[in-house]
Amino acid sequence: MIACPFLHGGEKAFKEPLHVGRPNLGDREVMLRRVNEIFDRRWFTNDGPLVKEFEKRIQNLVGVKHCVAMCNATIALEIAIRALDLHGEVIVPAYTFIATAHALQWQEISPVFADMDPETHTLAPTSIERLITPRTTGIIGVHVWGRPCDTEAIELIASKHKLKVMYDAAHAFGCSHRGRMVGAFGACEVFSFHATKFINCFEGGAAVTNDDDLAGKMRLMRNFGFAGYDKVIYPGTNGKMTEICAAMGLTSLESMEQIVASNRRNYEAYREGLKGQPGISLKEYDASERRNYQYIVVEVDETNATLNRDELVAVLQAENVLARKYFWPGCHRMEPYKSYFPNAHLLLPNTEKLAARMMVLPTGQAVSAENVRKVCAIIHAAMTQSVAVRAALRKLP
Ligand code: T4K
Repeated sequence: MIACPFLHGGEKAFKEPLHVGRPNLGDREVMLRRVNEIFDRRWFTNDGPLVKEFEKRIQNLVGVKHCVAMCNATIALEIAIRALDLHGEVIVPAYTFIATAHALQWQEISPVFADMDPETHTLAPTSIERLITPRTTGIIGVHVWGRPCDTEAIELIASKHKLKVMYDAAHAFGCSHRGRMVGAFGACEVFSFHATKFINCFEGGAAVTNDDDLAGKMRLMRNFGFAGYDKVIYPGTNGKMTEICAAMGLTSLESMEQIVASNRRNYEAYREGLKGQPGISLKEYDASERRNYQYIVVEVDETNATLNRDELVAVLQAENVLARKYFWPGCHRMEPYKSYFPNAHLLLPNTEKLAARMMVLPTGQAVSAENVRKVCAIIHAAMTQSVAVRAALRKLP
């Protein structure tokens, strides 16, 4: 078998695309039974029984008092930000999915971009203080790749400057930090249950907190501010989770251990398969903590590798391995932030350097260990034939 057929003008290595975010499925029969029950009940949304059950399961799993399930994590972030009364400026890492920044900007709060820690890829506490101004009201840390932020350092700075802290935990459901489950840090944390996440609701999100008042506000805001029939006591939006999404979430949660096991198996297979490849390093997960192994993140250091990240991603995509460049080029280089803050990059040296080196490889239940070995073989073949690869890439349409 030729590891990299694209070089020889042959068929793609994978007939069907291998995706980074192929949804994991729970037990299909159980899901279909739940769908039938929803139809029988004719209760489709607005705090239905499955949403309530999903919230309880999350509360127990995470060990928090409140879970407010929502239609997606972006709306959950927006609602949490508003319920916490963040305004003015809020410090966020530039290295995150654009939703973190947009959730602020959407409410006319300025995201102020901080740099990342090159090891953990999360908000670097050392980059925070110089960004604090009289308009700063909070900090949003992001547990990128399910690897938790340095919550202790962030919260110390926040309390010194009387700032509120919340976390975008979109990647970190099922993960722990210093023995405590993610979800219990800061004023609140937000999970994503989007189709591409390891536990999914098709679309879904949740804000979790131990603060009774905050939870109450978020519940009101998620349902237009209604506190009963014909009684609105708060400005609100429609952030509700539907029953069908909760059914998927519950079904998905029931397979959580198996999903984590297949993610972990693939992670180990990548670790083995990429070992010793110059310039390629797999970002490791701390096995002493709970991890969901949802993202396979590889740094391509062009000073040691024969191909750079963009070239390697292009080869992989030519072979139908749809590797992604998350979170390139960083929020600060996307609109509207690029126009608002054209010099932001000057304070973001780690983000600038590392966003250009990272790629995320396919994993999840839809990817087998054999698929992983094949992906690693493509990477090895491409790296050892870099001159031919570059010539072949130039001929691509
Ligand atoms: N905060 C952070 C740190 C986040 O990473 C995210 C979302 C959020 C907040 C906001 O959460 P939500 O509001 O979405 O709940 C994808 C996801 O759409 C997004 O949820 C996720 N982060 C981000 C990291 O990845 P895109 O723009 O890359 O999606 P897309 O359409 O390119 O899909 C990714 C891959 O998955 C493709 O190869 C296709 C495949 N796929 C996708 C879907 C939806 C499937 O095979 N089946 C599917 O059903 O953002």
